[in-house]
Amino acid sequence: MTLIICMLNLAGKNALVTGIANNRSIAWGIAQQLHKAGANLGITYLPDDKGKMEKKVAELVEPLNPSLFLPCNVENDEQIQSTFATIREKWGKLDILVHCLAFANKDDLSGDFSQTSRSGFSKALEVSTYSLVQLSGAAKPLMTEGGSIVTLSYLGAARAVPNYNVMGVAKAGLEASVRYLAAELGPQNIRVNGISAGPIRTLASSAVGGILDMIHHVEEIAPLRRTVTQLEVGSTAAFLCSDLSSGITGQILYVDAGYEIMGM
Ligand code: 0WE
Repeated sequence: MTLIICMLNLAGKNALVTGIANNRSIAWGIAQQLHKAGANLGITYLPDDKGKMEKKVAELVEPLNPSLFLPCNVENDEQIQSTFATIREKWGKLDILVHCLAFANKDDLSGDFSQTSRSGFSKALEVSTYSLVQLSGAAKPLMTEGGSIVTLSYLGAARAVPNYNVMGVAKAGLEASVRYLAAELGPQNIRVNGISAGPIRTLASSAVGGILDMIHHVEEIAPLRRTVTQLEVGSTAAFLCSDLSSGITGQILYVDAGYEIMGM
């Protein structure tokens, strides 16, 4: 018998996962993989006035036995404070923060980028970019034994992808924030990385006109001739959260079936 020592072992690690909306969410793929690796999970959801989201997400994540399940709208400072106060009280320390949050007004995800309104621009950057900075700042004092922060980006941060518009600017700011946070938090052994995922059908992307055509384009061009799944992004996230990636920080890792390397 060979003893297999697996460094992708998250037993004893406390992981907060944000951004699960339904069973197509990339955050759901990540939560499943972190659970499989043995992490203790805290899940946040975006509360609505009817409590529909709370019920839906609670049912979905139940098999992962989360020890915390908390409302957290990043536009609400009190909810962020209370989320991290609960983590301090119930867990004492945090090891892993997974940031899977983005929003832009639908009108700002088509047409002329130059017509983006001041308020639409602010909204997209507040929810999609500033939220990483804010959650990382709140997580920092709780990551007393080091930690790993992972966020989600998209190729539109680095290239002009048709219609991605203001979200591309938000993701460019997000990727720069990964580097600044990695530089600040590295001395505390907190690593910060991003995953640039290829297009996947999710609640957010399905609301975008032409997403299926984009997916078919990727299936023709990408070296692997397919798109990626939520679980593939999830296993990369589990790697970035584990000691297997102890030397990696400040990076954006493309999980896109190779699409990004192609020139034609
Ligand atoms: O980052 C994303 C999704 C971002 C997103 C999507 C929506 C749709 C519904 C943010 N906010 C909203 N707001 C809504 O009201 N992706 C990487 C998926 C995506 O979104 C696109 C894409 C791709 C790919 C938008 C335009 C073009 C391509």
